[in-house]
Amino acid sequence: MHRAHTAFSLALSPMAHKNFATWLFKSGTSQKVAKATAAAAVRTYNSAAAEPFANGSTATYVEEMYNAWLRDPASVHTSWDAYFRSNTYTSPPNLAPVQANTLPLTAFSLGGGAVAGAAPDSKTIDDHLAVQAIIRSYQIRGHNIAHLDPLEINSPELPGNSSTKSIYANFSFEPSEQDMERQFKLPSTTFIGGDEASLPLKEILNRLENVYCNKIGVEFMFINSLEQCNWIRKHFETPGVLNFSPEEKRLILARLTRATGFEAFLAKKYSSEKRFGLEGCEIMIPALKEIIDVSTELGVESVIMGMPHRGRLNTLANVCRKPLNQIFTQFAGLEAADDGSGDVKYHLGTYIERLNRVTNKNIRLAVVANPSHLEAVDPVVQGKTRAEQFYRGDQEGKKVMSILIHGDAAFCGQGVVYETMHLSDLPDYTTHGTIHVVANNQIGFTTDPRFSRSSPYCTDVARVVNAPIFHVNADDPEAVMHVCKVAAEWRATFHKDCVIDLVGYRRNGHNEIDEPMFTQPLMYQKIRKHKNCLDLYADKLIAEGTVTGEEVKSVAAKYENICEEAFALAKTETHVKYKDWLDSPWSGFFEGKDPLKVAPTGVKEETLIHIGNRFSMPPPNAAEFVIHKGLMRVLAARKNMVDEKIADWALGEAMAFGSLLKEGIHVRLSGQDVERGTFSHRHHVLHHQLVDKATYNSLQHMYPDQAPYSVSNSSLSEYAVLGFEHGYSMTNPNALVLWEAQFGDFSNTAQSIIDQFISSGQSKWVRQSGLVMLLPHGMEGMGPEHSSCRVERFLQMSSDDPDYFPPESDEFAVRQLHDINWIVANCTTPANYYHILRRQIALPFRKPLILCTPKSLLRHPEAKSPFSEMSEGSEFQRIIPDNGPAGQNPANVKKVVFCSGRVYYDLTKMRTEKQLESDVAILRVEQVSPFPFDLVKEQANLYKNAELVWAQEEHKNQGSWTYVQPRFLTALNHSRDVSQSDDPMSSNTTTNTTNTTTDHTNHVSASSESESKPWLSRMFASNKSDGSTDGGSATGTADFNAAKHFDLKNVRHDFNRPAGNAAAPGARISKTGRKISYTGRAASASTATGSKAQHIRELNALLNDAISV
Ligand SMILES: Cc1ncc(C[n+]2csc(CCOP(=O)(O)OP(=O)(O)O)c2C)c(N)n1
Ligand SMILES: [Mg+2]
Repeated sequence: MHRAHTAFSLALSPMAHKNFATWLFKSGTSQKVAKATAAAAVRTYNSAAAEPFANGSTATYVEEMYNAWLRDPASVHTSWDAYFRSNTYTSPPNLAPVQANTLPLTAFSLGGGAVAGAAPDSKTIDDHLAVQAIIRSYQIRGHNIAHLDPLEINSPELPGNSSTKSIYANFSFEPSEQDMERQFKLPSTTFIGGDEASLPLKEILNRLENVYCNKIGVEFMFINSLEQCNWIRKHFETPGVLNFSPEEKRLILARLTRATGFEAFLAKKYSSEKRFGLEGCEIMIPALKEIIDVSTELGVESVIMGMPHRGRLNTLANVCRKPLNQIFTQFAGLEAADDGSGDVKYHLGTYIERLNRVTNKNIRLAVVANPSHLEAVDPVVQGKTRAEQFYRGDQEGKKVMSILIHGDAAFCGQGVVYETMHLSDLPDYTTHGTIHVVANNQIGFTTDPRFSRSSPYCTDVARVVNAPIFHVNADDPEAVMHVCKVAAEWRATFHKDCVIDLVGYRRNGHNEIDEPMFTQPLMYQKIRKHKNCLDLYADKLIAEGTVTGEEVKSVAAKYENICEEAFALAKTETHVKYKDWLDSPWSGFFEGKDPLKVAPTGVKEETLIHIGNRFSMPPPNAAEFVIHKGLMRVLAARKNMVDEKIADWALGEAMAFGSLLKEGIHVRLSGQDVERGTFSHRHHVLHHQLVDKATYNSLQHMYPDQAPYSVSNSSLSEYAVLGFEHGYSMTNPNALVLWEAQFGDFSNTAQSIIDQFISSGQSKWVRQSGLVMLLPHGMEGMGPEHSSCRVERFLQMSSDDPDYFPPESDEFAVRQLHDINWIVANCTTPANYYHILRRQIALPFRKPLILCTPKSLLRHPEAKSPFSEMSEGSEFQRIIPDNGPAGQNPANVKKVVFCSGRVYYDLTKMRTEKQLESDVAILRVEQVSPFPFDLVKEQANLYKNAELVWAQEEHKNQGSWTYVQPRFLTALNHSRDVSQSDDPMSSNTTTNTTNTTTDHTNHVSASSESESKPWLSRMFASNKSDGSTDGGSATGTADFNAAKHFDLKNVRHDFNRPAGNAAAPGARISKTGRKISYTGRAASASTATGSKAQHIRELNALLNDAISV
């Protein structure tokens, strides 16, 4: 109260004058300022403006009109305006009886009691308006002066001299002691009165102070829905909402005891281990449990969580109830019993099904494995949640929900948070409300908030999506529980995001080994003296008689015993099992399957014809459904192709999708403008030209019992949307999930999803994904951007060993696919595109597919495939051989040009022009990675006398060259049939886990410093040996020596000169003398090919060079 009063007397603003409300009726500056102050209110009432007088049906309604009119007469319908101006407003007799809080203002006239029909005096109006404005001001700005910081150091730095003043700025009303006792009518936009229609001013201020300026700060008045604002007001303002029963208090205490005890136990047993403990914000554990309890009570059955390092182990232990011994085993540095190079313990995911003892309902809890890259997991969690909702038919998110936990610095610093927030209300991406919990310890590693953000709160990003933000002091468990309850109910009611900002502190350094006093000396002096939350709460409950000191001790001792028992059990473990840490188990998918059997990808011709016909048909009600004339032509052209049994790119894709849908495989294509296709070739969604939002999607109507097809234009984001689709693909292996970049190079804004999840997810977290990335690629003179998807980067992350030629067998291709981290391909025909998409599902396991897709080939007359290449018996061709005169008479061929992608069509054209069809063979490497060693060898053997050339349109340091070059050497000379690789080829950079040898690979990961020594010592030992061995060496010797003699100037290359003699690091001299040389552009810092004319000159030069004998 004291603060309220002080604040109150500070409230005199420059515009203040006695007749506070008079500005409502005047024009001029003060009116403008006041209008701005009331802007939010006016917006919430904007529907009132359209509502004529006669339509009002309840007293509340009339009062709302009146309130709106008082704030801005223009905000209500003119009929209401006229009525209120006439000064005759009291409750209209024909309306519902007066509600508790709808007493007429006349009842509060200074002159005494109500006089029916009499106008209130102007002071009464002014004073009431002032009080109403102050109530509103508390609702808007109360959080600014709430006691949120347990350390009482930081408060949001807001404009204005003091945050207190900001509450009252612009309101003039100096209440006397007498005024404090005066009754004021409460507006319908507050619930502080409960059943009371009016309260003394003193009590109004007291209640507002408690609701808005105590340990909870509610930020919500920016939300542009009156209904939602009222809902929140009600849930925080109603008297008694913060009353907890003794049982509830004991439950909070027990949970807090576990959360605190867990960290203490780890600190005791593993004092020198990093665990990123939760100390200072332990309340997060009871908070999460409260959210889950309330949500399950409201119907949620599955909760998917994403979180960073902080408190993760505690969450797994005490929220998910992952067996403690499994957690403790992670500290023991044990070998892994299964595949995977693993990850650090505070990154691993988990999946648990258990009974929620509070609600007595079964729930599923998943924590998604995440990389160090803060917030990168957010969209992945959303995608996984969306997928789970989809498969359960949970269209409103009533059964499946996500919770995202954030650090304060990361939440405001990482752009992906914003991108993810922006998916929250999009029809094809919403998860129908996410509860965000910020473990706000008011520091990021060593950086204070004032240096890490420009916004007052770390949560401001949520305002852009109208998510309410509940700030709460983490040292007040009951306030925290209330906020969590409201958050869960908010989500269940409105299915929109909300944020809980748990303002705590960090008792230790960033990790347990860090010294925080180096950088935050004063803060940590305070922290050292600050009692922990458990002790504070226990003291409170003891003082009020809810528990005894003995009870408190016994609860703590009991939990410590549980930990000790689990600790003893963990000691008996000999291995860690990564499968225990899977976040998305695919039960039944792998069981009973031949792990090397690929189902056929060709389908019956009649299926192709059926799909083709459907795909080229206008909507069934074509007479009424007016589609664009241009599209009529597109459909007619498609129909012609179907009649001729040929397919272009779009038709080939539709054949793949349609046939999978027929087989019950859900297909989801997402990305910017994918519905039409960036290059206007796809047109999966036909739009009625006369009726808004009327669309037709023929792929959704191929077969009556087909699987669902979804194609969704995404927001203009790569990071979040790719992450989302990756998460979606993790959920069900029997779905084809594709993400398309607008142009391939834009995928680099999603690089951490690519690096941290897609390329390495299986290796780190034994988690598979069959996600397809469609990356438009091709140097077509469009400038440095829009040209290259930077395929070299994807290839560089492929985990197949360039020096290792796997044993040849019938299963060669599938074994390679099984062993690699992902597939990189550049298809040149619709048929191959069709097959590789279908193969994603035909494989008995899942691998991500990185696919360079064409631009000009979409309409290229030769880039068409006959149905025979897609029907039964046909399959994906890793290399497309030369079927022309050269292929028919290989012995006479002088030159073989290997290439990949659209340049093939330029090369063949040049060959025709030069009439070298018999002299030059052109072979297309369609699957670049895993590298088709076997087929390259076979083809090279076929053209025994030919010179071998690699031709690419990308620059020399780009495209596939750097990847294929060493592999060609291995394939051509088959010189290294070894079973031991010293240099761990891994897509995953992790080296700190156990040695793992898998069935089909020879990958060895060094586990620790000591385990990495053997390879280091081998490297130096081989250096001492004579080093004369050629590329056949099984160790690193040859490479090492080649590197030693490597001279930078040899790498420089004139693109007009065949580059066969340009040495590259690690290139080996072949035993047989067979080698492959490079033809293409010189290395470049960018993907630019100059002007269109220069591009064509360069292209012609390289084609000339390639097609010359
Ligand atoms: C994308 C990214 N950048 C930088 C880091 C390095 N880093 C790890 S933790 C951390 C501080 C995080 O602060 P906050 O989000 O407040 O979480 P807290 O550790 O305080 O719980 C930083 C900068 C990272 N992990 N990820
Ligand atoms: Mg922090």
